[in-house]
Amino acid sequence: MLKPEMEDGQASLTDPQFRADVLSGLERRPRAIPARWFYDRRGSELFEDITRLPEYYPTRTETGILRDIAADLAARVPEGSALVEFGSGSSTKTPLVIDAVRPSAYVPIDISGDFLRDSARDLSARYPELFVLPFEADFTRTLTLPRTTEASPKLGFFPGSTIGNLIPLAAVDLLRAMRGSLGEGAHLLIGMDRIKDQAVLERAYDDEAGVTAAFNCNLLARINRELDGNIPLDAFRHRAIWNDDRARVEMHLEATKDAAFTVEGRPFTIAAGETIHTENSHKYGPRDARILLRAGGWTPVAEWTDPDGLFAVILAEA
Ligand code: AVI
Repeated sequence: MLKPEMEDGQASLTDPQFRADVLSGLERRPRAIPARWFYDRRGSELFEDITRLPEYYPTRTETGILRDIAADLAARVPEGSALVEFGSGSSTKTPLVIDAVRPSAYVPIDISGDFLRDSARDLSARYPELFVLPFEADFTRTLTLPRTTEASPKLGFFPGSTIGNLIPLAAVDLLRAMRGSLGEGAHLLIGMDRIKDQAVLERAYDDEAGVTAAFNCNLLARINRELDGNIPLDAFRHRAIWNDDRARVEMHLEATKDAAFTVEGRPFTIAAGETIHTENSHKYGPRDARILLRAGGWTPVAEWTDPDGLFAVILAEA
């Protein structure tokens, strides 16, 4: 069924996987909906806002590290490498790597053609000489990269601690898929957030201005809009909790009162105090990070961090 898209006036189809994940996620106990569904247009804007929050240290810390390591990186990565970015490129981080290693080509890979086209257009405008080859694909699978890059060594780039949004089992699978896609002799440059003081971690995911709360709650608004739901938004609040056993910050939507609602005609109830688990953000100590990479088929060869040890950027070899 074609549904009117309220935000931009364009018709769009609701992703059947979104429907399946929401309905099964609300039925199961504990309730959980995958974090990938945060990123509709509003969610993506809110995430951009999060990256600029004073409490959210990962983005500026990783950017600072990448800026500092340019010369070192250039010395370690083979000349003429093709830069392969997993996920649409960020406006600030990708140029730092391009400026450092001067790649022969840039291959941004994303499942969303929209994000991909935007980032490819921006990068082409900024680097008119660079061969930009956007690749619309699901990078959790092993991919055959564009043939034009066949002869070049590959440098994979996976910044932002996005690996932390996967449970370790899935993170290992993803690292293996990346190794398969990039091939023998490739390098991977990956950002991983470190374990640190619980209060610092929880504040990063529950900021004073309430932007992360809005990001989390936007998922309910999206469900109401795209899946014909009537979830009472005022019956939920944002929670960010450090789970020490699993070394991760968890985001939940907690019911503040008993509530009953329907999604696509299916009835659901939730009691005050119960939650819908919406995101995991795993943090890795130095050894944990290296073990994870090795389990994924990569050998760490260099590691950089900020002076406070908040965040790490690791270079690994296939
Ligand atoms: C995209 N990802 C790495 C972010 C994180 O830190 O886990 C998503 C995020 N969720 C809340 N704040 C930021």
